[in-house]
Amino acid sequence: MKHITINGDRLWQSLMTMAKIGATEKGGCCRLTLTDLDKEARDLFVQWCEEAGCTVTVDQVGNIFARRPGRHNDLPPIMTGSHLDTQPTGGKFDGVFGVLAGLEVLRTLQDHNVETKAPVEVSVWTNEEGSRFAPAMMGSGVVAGRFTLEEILAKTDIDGKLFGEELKRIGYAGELPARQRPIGAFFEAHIEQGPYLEAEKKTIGVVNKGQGQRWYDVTITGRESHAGTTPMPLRHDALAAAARLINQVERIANTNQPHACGTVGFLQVHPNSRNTIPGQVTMSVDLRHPDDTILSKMDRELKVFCEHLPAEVNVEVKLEPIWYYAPVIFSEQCINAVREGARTHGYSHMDIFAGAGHDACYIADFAPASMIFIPCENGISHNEIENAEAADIIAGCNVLLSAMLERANA
Ligand code: HGY
Ligand code: MN
Ligand code: MN
Repeated sequence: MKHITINGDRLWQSLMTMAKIGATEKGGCCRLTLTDLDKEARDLFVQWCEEAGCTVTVDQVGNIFARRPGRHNDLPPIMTGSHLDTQPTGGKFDGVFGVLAGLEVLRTLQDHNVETKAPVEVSVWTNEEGSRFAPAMMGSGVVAGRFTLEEILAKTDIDGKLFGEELKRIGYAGELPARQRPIGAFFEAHIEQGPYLEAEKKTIGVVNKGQGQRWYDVTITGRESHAGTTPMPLRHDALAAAARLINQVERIANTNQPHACGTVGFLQVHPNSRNTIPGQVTMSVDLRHPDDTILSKMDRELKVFCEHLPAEVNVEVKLEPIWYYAPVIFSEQCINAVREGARTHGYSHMDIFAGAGHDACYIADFAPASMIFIPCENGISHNEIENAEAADIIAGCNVLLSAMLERANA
């Protein structure tokens, strides 16, 4: 079949229209999961999919599936998709590119009256970001069986709002059982969110692996007291202890190079008053590495440090592991379909591993999966200035179309 290509203007327009939902002053998007803005984005996606002739279903954890029938609808679908929720300082492309590239594939198949052998589906996965409700990748995690539906529905955000209540409130507590089902192949198109494709001047990242992650909640308890009358040796300063822990997280990452990452992104101080010694700090720790043995070593180094910290700073430290998944190896068959797609269109490409978590990492538990990366400007993401070139957006979507057609007609 002549290589059909997607309609780049239409895809770009859809991205810019979607970007208006939760648009921020600095040109990014703040569309936290299960908020009214998330609902608005979901409703728009569903409307677009129905206009493209798809039937749409929603599962018990709010994942959305838009289905385009093929010749043999008893075959497992060839699926693509990503997420519509963003970080608080999110951009226009993280997650959304993968969702709307999938929609563009559907629209292109319609335009050309292409009938695939297997059905094709585009999916939106709930709470990929894990910002408002931790951990991340909840929608795909429940379907994969990494989390139970009950534990996820019971999660609360910083204001004590329940995940399950918020899901109902926005009208996306669906009927479809949120559990594994046969998927012929899953492809997720995504911006790289790192600097390597741009540095190597490559258009397409053929993603062969997703690095592993470990997330922790830490509570450090000292004792509030007066900033002016409490001698230094008598203090129980929770924030001074947290500062040491933050330095240690950085040290653990820097001493496990290459590739190790260590981040403290969330921190709350109580009572947060300039002339009271902080009595309590709650904070997050995020450790990552593409090699599980090293990720375990980093975990041990963190635990040992937290065991010794109380003696040094006279506080209590509670380190609570809340999430872990090992590095994910993607499917050769899907990796080859992506590489073939890049070659067919003559796009420069290179193998790369995913530094961020993605829903494809959990779908890979039960279906052949891989990802397609495109560069983003200066590798910046989770930032309102996140940017991608239209030419790369089009290239990524053309490769997605080719890879899906290859699998859908295999
Ligand atoms: O944290 C991550 O890797 C993803 O952006 N949720
Ligand atoms: Mn993402
Ligand atoms: Mn993200």
